[in-house]
Amino acid sequence: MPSSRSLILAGAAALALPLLAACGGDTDAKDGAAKIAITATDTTCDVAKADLPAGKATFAVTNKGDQTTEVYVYGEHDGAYTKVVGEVENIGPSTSRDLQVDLSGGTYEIACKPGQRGDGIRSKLTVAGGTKSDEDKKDEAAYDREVEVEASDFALEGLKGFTAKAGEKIEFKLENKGKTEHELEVFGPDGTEVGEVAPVKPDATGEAVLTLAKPGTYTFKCGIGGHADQGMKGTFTVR
Ligand SMILES: [Cu+2]
Repeated sequence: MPSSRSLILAGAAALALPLLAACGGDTDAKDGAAKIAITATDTTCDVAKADLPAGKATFAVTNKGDQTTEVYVYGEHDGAYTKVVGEVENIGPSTSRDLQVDLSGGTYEIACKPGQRGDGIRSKLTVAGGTKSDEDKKDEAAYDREVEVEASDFALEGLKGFTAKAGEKIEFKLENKGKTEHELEVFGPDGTEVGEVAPVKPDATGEAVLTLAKPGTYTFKCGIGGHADQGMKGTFTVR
C-alpha cells in the first residue's frame, strides 16, 4: 500500500511541475504558499503532497467522481486520527472547493469521503516544524471529534456504545436515510437540552457541535411528531 501510494504521488508531482512552471505561480495563495491539489473520485483520493511545512495550507479539492464528496483533515486524538482540524463539505461532481487549514508540526490524515459518509479514503500527511500559538490552537479545536448518526423511519443509529469525556466538544452529524424529516435533540444528565441538530430532510445531512460539559447519562431523541415513541431515542454516557 505505501509503495503504490508513493508511485501515485511521484506521478502527480511529475505532472504538476511543468504545469506550475507554465503558469508562473498562478496557483500561489496569498501567504505565498502554493495550493495543494487533492483529486477525489468515488474510489480514490490523491493528495499532491505528503509533506508540508507548518503554517497555513490551502488544499484545492477537485471532485472527479459521480458522488458528492467531502474532505477532512484529521489530527491525532488519543492515538487515533479523529480530531477534525478542517473540513470542506458538499463538493459536487465536477466541482472544486478549497480547504484552508493551519497546521502545526506533527502527523495528520486526509480523508476524502465519497457520498459524504464513513471514515473515508485516507492518506498520511506529515507537517514539519513549529507549534502554534494558543490562539491558533483554540481556533483549530472547533471540535474534538465527530460522531455519525443515521436516522431512518424510525430509528437513530450510531450512538450505541458511544461515550465521551466530560468537556469534549463533539460534532454530531445526522444523516437522514428516511423518507421523512428527522432531528437529533441531546439532553444532559439533569434533563436540560444541550443542543440539537435541526430537522434534516430525507437524503440530507445536518450537524451541530455540542459541548458535553457534565458527566452522566445523556439522552437523545428525534423531537418530531411521535418519532421518539416509535423508537428514535436512546442514551449515552459521558465520564
Ligand atoms: Cu424523526
